[in-house]
Amino acid sequence: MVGDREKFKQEFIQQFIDSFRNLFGKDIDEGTNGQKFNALIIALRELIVSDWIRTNNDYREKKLKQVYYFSIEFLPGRFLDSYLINLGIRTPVQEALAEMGLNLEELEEEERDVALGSGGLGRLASCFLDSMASCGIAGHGCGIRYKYGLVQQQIIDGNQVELPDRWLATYNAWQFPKRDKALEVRFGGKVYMKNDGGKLGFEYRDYESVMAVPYDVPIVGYGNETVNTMRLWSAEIMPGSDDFQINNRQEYRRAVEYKYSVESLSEVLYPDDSNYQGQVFRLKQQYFFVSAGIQSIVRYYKKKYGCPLEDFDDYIAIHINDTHPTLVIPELMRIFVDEEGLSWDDAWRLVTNAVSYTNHTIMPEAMEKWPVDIMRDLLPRIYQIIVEIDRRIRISLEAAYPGSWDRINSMAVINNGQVHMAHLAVHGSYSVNGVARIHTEILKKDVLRNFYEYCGYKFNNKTNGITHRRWLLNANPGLSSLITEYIGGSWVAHPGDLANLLPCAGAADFLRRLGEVKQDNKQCLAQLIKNKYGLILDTNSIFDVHIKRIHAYKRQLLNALHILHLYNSIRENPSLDIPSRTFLFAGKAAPSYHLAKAIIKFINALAVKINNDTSIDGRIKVCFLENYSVTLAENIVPAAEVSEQISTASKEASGTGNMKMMMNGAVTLGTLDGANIEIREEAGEENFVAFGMTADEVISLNQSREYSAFDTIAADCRLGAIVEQLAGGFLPMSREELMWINNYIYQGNDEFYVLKDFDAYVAAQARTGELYKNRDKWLHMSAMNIAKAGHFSSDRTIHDYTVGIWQVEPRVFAQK
Ligand code: 26W
Repeated sequence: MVGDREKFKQEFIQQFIDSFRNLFGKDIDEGTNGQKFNALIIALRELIVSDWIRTNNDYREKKLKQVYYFSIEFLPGRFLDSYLINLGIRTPVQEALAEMGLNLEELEEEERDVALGSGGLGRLASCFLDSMASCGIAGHGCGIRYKYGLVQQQIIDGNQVELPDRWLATYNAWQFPKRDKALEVRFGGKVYMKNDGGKLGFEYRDYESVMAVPYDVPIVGYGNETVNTMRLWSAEIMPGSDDFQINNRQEYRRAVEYKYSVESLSEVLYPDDSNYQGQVFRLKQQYFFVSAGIQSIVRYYKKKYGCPLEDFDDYIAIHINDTHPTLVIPELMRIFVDEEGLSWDDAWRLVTNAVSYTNHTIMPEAMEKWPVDIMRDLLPRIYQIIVEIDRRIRISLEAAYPGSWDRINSMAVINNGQVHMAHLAVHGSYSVNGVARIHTEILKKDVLRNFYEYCGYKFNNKTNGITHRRWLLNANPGLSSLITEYIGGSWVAHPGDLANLLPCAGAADFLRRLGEVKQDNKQCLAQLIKNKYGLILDTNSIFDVHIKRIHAYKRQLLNALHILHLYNSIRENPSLDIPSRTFLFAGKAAPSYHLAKAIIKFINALAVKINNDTSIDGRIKVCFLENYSVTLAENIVPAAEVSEQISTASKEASGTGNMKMMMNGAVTLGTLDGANIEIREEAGEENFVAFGMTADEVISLNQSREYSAFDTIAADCRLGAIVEQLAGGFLPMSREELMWINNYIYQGNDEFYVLKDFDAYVAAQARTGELYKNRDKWLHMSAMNIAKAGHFSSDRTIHDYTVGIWQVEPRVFAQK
């Protein structure tokens, strides 16, 4: 064994040196760390590719059912650390590098995050890919290779400033371009019917062609020699269309414009995570990756499986991550009917047995509806198919609800000149799921109530999860080794085994060690913050963490108003007996979301005011960490003690940051919303600080409209003092900057009940402070959260999807 390890190390060193020389044409000691990092990936590719080929052969030979997870976003972050651990070679690689005088951790810092997603939806997709590979499920991602990822955020003078994310400016060696597998995607033009040997055929004219080039990224499973694929499509001009004659300026200009318009398709990720804007360009992006993905699946199925098309749904499951890829439904119909000659009914049976759909939001402003004109002009044949789907669905609806035209219209695919993507997704799939129990119930009772009555058998819940390997094993090595020391390492492959920690939650020695680990992690984060911002944190204070996209419904404003209140209270009564607190925030606002940007400014203004006020003796510190990313989260989450999950009940579909912090021993301070409810159930009510209105209360107050922000302020002198401070002059921000917040409160009548929940939140914060004072009790609560976090591993979620939706068996991997 020792000999094997030595041999591996020596071979790896050789491989690494060779890769470097090949890549850069010079010797390794002349290279930068960035170059060494890339050579390291190239050396690792060798190991990964052999498993990748073997996995693919295995799938093909055994004709395993394969899952394709279509998502317009993936948010994987960094790959290197995760792959070294999954391959089981982190330590020997670290030692091999050390022999060459290199430090693995330093090289790891060279890796740029891949941020082809903006928040929860994209991160969930990446957790699912990890879990599918690690559980031996034949499951692959299908998405877009955006040239620019999620905008980078800089905080200048307390304001968010956006910069482009040029992640491809440095070579990214995880991608394998597969130009030989490129496909054509068509837009616009006209469709003519023709006689195709006695059958109805369709001819496209005057369309614009785009070439979709796949870039494959290997997805390495944990310790099981399984490597799946994330296939990202990039838009290019069709081969040959650039050998234009540069005879005249006009022709040249047209050619350049054409090239730009094609390539711009996969240029940028839309940075809005909840606001549907209906731009043509977004629809173009959606059809681009959907058409390329579906064409490649059908081509693969016919060529490699060689089974009759009629059995397609026995071998292929297609999952759509929210409505953005809903066009898979008409695109599959187009291929089956127009190109493969199936009857409409046979094709519809295959499609509705292959496609399943997850809903991720009930926010009305996020619901996708495309104007008929746009759809018809951009995708004429797809539009015809949608019209036919709508016609047939209306016939079925009429049979079910004769004469109920309002109801039929409200459930149709096309209504009021718009194509309703969620309706198309429900009708065209066999499974519709929400992402936490309460979210699924709201879908059934409220948002999709008519559909639930019509086809209730399709509806099911799959509570989200996170990969515990990235978020505990990799991100928090201190806690991971402590857990393994006490209960062994089985939890890495079987996260439910974290429950074996339950007895430790009552053991003084374990709790002491747990406290030490948390302290170390707080120290590390404090160091990072000191280096970056020059801000010194008190590591004995409570680390209270609020990290996620900035959005009114997530209520960062509620947290900020409480901080202002706490500050006022300490100034009024300096002898107040409460623990010191460090409030940490991070998150990006959509570039056009003024209120969210004003909230960022507000938090930064609070930080300036409070952090510099020596009269409060450093008892409160506020820090907004810029440019939130997966990697930054990996640094913050292990140090969190209080996890802020304070969305207006009913609005957060699930949340996944709540799971990450629970797993790392933070206590949730949260509303009864999304997965918080299940977190509280698992951890135990006494190990969770709950507050605020319930979802039922919010929904009925929304309906009755019997709420006045003004009256709420008038009835609470703490709020009275705060709104006076918000009027201007107290904080280092202008009245104009405060305007968005004041408008939210007065004109908007506090849409998300920030002020209504203020009293309950202040009380919950006070309870949290009291609990924290009893260190043993607090550590016990922390341990209970860790022990019960196994349920929120995405391995569990993926297991639920495979059994309850996709009906696929895990692969029993072939031994070498
Ligand atoms: C059309 C604009 C748009 C873009 C993205 C609308 C909606 C979205 C996403 C569906 C928003 C999103 O990321 N939702 C989040 O999904 C997570 C994973 O299921 C949940 O944990 C979050 O609660 C939910 O907000």
